Amino acid sequence: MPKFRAPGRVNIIGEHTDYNDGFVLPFAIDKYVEVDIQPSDRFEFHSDTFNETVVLERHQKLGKWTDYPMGVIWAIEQMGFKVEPVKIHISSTLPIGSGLSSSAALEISVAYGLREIFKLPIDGKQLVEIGVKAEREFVGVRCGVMDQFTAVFGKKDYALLLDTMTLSFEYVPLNLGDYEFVLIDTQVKHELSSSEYNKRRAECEQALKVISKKSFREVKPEDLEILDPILKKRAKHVIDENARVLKAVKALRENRFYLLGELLYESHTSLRDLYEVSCDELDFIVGFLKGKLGILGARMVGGGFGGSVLVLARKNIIEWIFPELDEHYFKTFGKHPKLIKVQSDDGMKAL
Ligand code: GAF
Repeated sequence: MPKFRAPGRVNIIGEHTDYNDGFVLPFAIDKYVEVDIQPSDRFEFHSDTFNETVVLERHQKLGKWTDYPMGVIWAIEQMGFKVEPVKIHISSTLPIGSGLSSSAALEISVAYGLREIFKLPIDGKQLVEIGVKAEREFVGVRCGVMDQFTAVFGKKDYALLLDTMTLSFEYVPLNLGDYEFVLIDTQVKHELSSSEYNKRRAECEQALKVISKKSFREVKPEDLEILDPILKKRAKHVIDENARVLKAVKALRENRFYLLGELLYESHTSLRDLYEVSCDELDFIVGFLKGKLGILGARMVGGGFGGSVLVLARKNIIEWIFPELDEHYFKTFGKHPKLIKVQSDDGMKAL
């Protein structure tokens, strides 16, 4: 049976910069969306996660999970190729809504599988383009390129320093010595996440328009003075976060993990106060961890408004701290957070 998988991702730093010509530093993880694709006489999709089978017309939009695989088919056809009817069985070890990019993993596993089955002459960067187009124009979230890029080009033991302006990238070794990255899932995903996401993107576009610049890469701090307070905050986040990514790469290369941790905290503060995409649950976890022995840094990861906190910690220390966090979090929010341990892994793969 032809099976294909694509991984989720953790973004070390560089949040909300990937649709702003910025830098990002994600790595692919050992949690995946897996698809089994068979030629068929109709479009039939099954999701184990939603325990549902749906038969659709070509390009039919339903406003639910089926829009991701159908969006990919639509995007491939927009590129001028024909996709014959297929039956797709989808399973996943990647939690949905945890900020680990299950949508891009689904898009890329389907795009990759269809490429292989129909022998389409599409390269890795075009697979990224297909996933992004499906999500932006079919699903309706105007995402950047980071998640799809990582799902295609991720590499075990490396993070990917991606310049989203040129789409050039380099692999940065993920040697964390006595430290590790772990995730704490808030177990919440607030409703407004996709509408606010699109709003932030529009605000960034508006900021550039007001200061008459094509890209944040050309913007100097003094250019921001003419912006209204909200647009100024958004732009400042993008500019500072970009600089943090480059500092983080240097810190990682020089094994300066305390510095890397500080950059994670700074990124969180900026996402909370300037970009305003955090939420009480994320802030609670970051605040709780800050200053604890063995914790070097923490920040929200992904689009925000829920999902997970990425923590840089001394190896295995989180298991000691988590029960107390769990207790306090439960008292405050009436639900339990979830500890998720991940390793870096390769991008898409045929199984
Ligand atoms: C989501 C998007 F899909 C990414 O493109 C990126 O913008 C991220 O939010 C925020 O950095 O995962």
